Amino acid sequence: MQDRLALLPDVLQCLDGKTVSSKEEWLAVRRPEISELFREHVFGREPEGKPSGLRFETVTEASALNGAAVRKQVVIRFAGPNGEGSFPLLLFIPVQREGAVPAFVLINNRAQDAMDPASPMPNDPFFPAEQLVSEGFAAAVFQTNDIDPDVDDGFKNGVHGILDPISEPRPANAWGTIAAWAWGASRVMDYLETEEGVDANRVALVGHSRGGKTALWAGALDPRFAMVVSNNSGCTGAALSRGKQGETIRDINTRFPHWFSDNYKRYNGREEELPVDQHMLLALIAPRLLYVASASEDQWADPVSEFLSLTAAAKVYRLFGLQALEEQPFPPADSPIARGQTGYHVRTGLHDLLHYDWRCFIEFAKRHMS
Ligand code: GTR
Repeated sequence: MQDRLALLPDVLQCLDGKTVSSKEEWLAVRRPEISELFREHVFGREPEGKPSGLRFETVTEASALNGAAVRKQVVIRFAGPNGEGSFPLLLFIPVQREGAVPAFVLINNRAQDAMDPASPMPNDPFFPAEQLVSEGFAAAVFQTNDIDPDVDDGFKNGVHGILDPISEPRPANAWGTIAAWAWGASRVMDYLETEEGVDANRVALVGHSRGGKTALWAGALDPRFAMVVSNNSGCTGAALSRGKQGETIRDINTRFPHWFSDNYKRYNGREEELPVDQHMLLALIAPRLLYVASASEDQWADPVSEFLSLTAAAKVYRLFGLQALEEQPFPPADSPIARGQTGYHVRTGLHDLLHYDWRCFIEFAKRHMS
């Protein structure tokens, strides 16, 4: 494990060779530098700031979960140079509450039914609205495909089609589909800031697998998310790329060429030439709460590489005078561990998002955000 950590780019060492030694220097110099490296070489450059014409429309508002929640269907609308776009958000707000409550937002890359208020599955393990509401959290969900289709379509559809300049050839650092979904997560946060039932300062963003990669990039770019959870996010998510088992950069770029910038393809089989590794993505979440989860049989994602990456981000938490999980032996299955701002578990079983995972996220959030 030691050897692998020694091969990583130093999260604190700037491109000019200087090492940052205070949170002020981190925030002023190294943090922006690392975000730029991820933009340029990995995820691509997203449009900055709020889009024009941003507005929210509540389409339905009804009692749900046997009276325990109010269920709202909201449409988030925006405009760009090539027209207008919109996507739906589904939100459950506990009825029993004093003031605004903390919330979990799920980036839903599966379970389309979870979005359908006509046939809600309140206890679906992928989006267990009932479990979240009974623990005092609001539960929100949006669908990745509603933001940008998960296909290699030449970036003609979804938010790319609406926001990208059409005249010029696509630059090699143009944003990919994961960056588009992350952009959607920030628009959801724009809405939550206007929602009186939700405390926008206590919002956790959760994603599984490709959704987990998205949660990390969204959380890195948007400091309004107080907590970020990546579940089984693997390659170009939480897992270190250098020395990774299972899926490699070449594998992911070959099977999902639309997820990242074209520049990222230069690193197929050349992980060691990347100016970043994934512990630096996790470090961008500091000083906020960060929870990484793996599954024991998900060797394609590589739990050990996900855990090592999380411990390698601890240096940055330390700059803020905060505690985080430090280098230590890989924990046994089904034994969540946490220290200060970060938490981790490896669940027995396959690549999936299950009630057990949510229970761990909820417990961690309750300790810090209730
Ligand atoms: C896998 C892919 C992973 C992960 C996952 C998913 O096949 O190789 O990187 O994103 O799919 O999103 O389900």
